[in-house]
Amino acid sequence: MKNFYRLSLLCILFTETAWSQSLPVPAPRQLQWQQMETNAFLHFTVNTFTNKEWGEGTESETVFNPTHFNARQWIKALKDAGFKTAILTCKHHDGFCLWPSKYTEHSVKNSPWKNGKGDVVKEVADACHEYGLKFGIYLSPWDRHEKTYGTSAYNTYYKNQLRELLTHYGKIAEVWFDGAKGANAKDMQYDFKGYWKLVRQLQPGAVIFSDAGPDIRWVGNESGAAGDTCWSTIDIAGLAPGHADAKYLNTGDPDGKVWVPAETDVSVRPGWFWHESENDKVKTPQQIVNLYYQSVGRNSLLLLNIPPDKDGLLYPTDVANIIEFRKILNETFAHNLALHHAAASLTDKNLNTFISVENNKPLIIDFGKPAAFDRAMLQENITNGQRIEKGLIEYWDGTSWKKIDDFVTVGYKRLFRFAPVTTSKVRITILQSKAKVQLAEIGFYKASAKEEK
Ligand code: FUL
Repeated sequence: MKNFYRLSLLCILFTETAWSQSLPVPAPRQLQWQQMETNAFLHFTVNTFTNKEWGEGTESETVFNPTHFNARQWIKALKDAGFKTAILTCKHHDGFCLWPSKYTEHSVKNSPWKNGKGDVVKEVADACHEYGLKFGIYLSPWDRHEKTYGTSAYNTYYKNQLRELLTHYGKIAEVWFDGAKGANAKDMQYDFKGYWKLVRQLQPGAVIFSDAGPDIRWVGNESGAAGDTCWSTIDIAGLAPGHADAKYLNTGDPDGKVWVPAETDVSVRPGWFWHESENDKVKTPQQIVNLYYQSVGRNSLLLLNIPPDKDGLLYPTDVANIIEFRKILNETFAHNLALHHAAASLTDKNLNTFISVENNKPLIIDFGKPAAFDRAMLQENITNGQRIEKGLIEYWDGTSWKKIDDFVTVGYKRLFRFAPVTTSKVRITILQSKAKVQLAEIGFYKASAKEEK
């Protein structure tokens, strides 16, 4: 009999391990990336001076002349606003290179800026290192200037440039492969497998973004919203950009076999590049806070674009609004009402300390006295995969449990916004999961009065 119990226990242990081991899990670089939460995009090129969104590739190098250029001003502002990585458009679709590439004349080396001796990539990378931000690169595959574009020689050209960027500027945190290509662009088979191999060889710690991975996928829109249900898994990693379905990118696939979380890229202005006419159309701090809830709060990462202006500086309105955004966010999440009223591992801000939660066994948090709040947060220990498939948050109204919200996915982070509730008790119930849930963090908060009403 004793042996029978032992055997059953072994079987249970084995089943639990085998079950959870088949779940996709993040690579260390993906896990690190997700915890950055808010990264910044910097769109800057000839377009900044020609007032365009997509350059033609025919622009003269002489138009690029940011007379007050100061990368330290950009990165300091991003640091003050709490961004963790800055990704620079080293080359956008127009083909103009912000560094003096050996492989083309279409670059800063033929611009009046610093008498052709300047290197924007270097100055931004150096400023990132100085202020403790990570640095990422964007190198547009679609190139409207380069003559070899449309032939296999272009793949060599592209890889040569990628190698320059991956070897001359220190550690690279993220490499962004944009899937955009104009309708009239020449036919071209990009050697994505070769590009990605180069990144793995030269910067093994860097995450690779393209429409469907291999490491990070596009969220499927440019309006700044991840799916309300958002899985970090998809079916196949590394599909060629443009071949992935937008809806599927937005929500992920619960049965997906590979871990490829969604990145939410959106601009603080209507366009990706700075335009004088949009100086009064910068998103307000409250609107940026909303973007945070719709991205980070839905198991994604917010990649917010703040484009430098013609002078070579981040524009004052943009700077003020991103700094105020962070202040509001900090105010909202300053005081977690669950602190000291739940297991310490649930409020220690450490993703790796967690409690295991059985399905249908509610976790009750007793605040000891009535507390008022209108925001909640859940986090899973995603190191071991995304497991929650359905759950519920309720509050005690003195007589019965009342629903605050229900949810399908949690993943890295799930934020809930709801009308204020005053109660002494809440409960969280997991109704369905892929494996035993590892709940890492919970939080209940009263939103800053400065958030949008
Ligand atoms: C798009 C590009 O066409 C835009 O100009 C911008 O760079 C955005 C991030 O990606 O595909």
